Amino acid sequence: MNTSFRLLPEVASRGGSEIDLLAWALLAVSTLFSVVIAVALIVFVVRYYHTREVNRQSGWLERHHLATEIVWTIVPLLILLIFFGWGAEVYVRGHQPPPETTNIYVVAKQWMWKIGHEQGSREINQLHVPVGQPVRLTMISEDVIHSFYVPAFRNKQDVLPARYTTLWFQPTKTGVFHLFCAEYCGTSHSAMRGTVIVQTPEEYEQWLRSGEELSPEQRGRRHLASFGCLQCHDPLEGNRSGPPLAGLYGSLLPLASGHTVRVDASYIRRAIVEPQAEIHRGYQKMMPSYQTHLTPEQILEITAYLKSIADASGPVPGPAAF
Ligand code: HEC
Ligand SMILES: [Cu+2]
Repeated sequence: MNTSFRLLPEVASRGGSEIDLLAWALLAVSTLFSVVIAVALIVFVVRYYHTREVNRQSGWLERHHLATEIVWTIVPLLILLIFFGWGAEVYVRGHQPPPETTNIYVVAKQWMWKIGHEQGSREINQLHVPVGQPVRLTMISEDVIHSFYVPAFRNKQDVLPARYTTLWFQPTKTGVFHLFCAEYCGTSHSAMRGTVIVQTPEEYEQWLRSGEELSPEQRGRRHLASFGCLQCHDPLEGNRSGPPLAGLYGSLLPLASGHTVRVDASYIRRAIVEPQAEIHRGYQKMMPSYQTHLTPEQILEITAYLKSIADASGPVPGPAAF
């Protein structure tokens, strides 16, 4: 067992040490100024103690000293601007995932993390990921706001109800790391913990195979059948009262309001829970809301299916196959 004392958990993700450097630099500058101010405070308290014989009338305090004022305005401004630029650079770069990622779905609820892999495996309070490969999480909450936090990866992202948020990281070390909920979310918030298990790609593949069930895509295809979506939506053709769903994902959709939208996961989610909000031009306002019928996981699975039939050239495996 490793019992050596560490101020921070070891960095286990690409870019993690840049964030440490920034945090240490901020701490150093803040400490420097705190010390200077504290020392000045003590010096003045002692020097101007009420029983001391000192000249309290001297006039130099009242005079403006332009050079001093310029210096103590410009110097802190420059320091802050440096941190602003540096922080913004690290933030923006850190929030752009590479194009090819391992995609994993995360649903948070009081008080657990439910995780779904594209290949079908599901787990609770555990997240298996491969080392050295970028991983992208698409996250949503079933109830209140949670926050996905893996200190060793130096990143944290709020997980919101009714809206997707994403987070990506690239683990650099195999091992087991803490996962915390970092947003107070009720009585057992402190128990909303898990582990991130970083494995070699071979171990990860093996783990995925051992837990193989239906993939989210396949489950999504099933939901279309079991929730009656197919009464109105033929996946391929627009020969029913609802528009066809193949080729929908990623397309530009004309709305009755005159606007067009690019269909992404968030749009599909809105179309399912709040179908009246935006209407496909040329169709009737008749789709019921499924807000109370479908869980966030089921909506993610339907989205995964719609994504898989985004490129609708060639035969599409229809939901009827189940
Ligand atoms: C009563 C018929 C009906 C049922 C049942 C129905 N829909 Fe719809 N759906 C529509 C109609 C009509 C539209 C187009 C008008 C609009 O935008 O609301 C639509 C639009 C959509 C859209 C937006 C895409 C687009 O082209 O407008 C999605 C996504 C969608 N439905 C998914 C589903 C899913 C998933 C289910 C089942 C859980 C479902 N629908 C059940 C009638 C229906
Ligand atoms: Cu929480």
